[in-house]
Amino acid sequence: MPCTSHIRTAPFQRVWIALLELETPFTHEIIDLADKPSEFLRLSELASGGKGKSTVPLLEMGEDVVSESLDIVRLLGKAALSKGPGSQQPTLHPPAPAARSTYK
Ligand SMILES: N[C@@H](CCC(=O)N[C@@H](CS)C(=O)NCC(=O)O)C(=O)O
Repeated sequence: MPCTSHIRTAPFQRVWIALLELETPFTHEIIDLADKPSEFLRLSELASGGKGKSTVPLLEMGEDVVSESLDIVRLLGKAALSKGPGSQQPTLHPPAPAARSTYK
């Protein structure tokens, strides 16, 4: 089914959609981008490898702290795949390895 939109999707919405599609339990914290909390700045520093970048979305998942919405979606997709074939876990990627190799 074609889905067309003229409204640009915000980066956090990309992550939000992936979390919902994967049925991943999560908590959501809204921050003030004009007055970023120190804990957010600390995590952003970790996520950006010290590059001083502090944008949302930012995901904490276990030991991983990731910013950049596409990187977050990739991580969520891989985490879902790692639950293994045959699990009832929804995935973002085709289940067959050959199809996955060309999937973006
Ligand atoms: N390429 C990034 C863009 C993230 C981004 O620009 N987020 C904006 C909000 S939509 C932000 O955090 N702006 C605050 C800032 O740059 O200080 C991604 O896809 O995650």
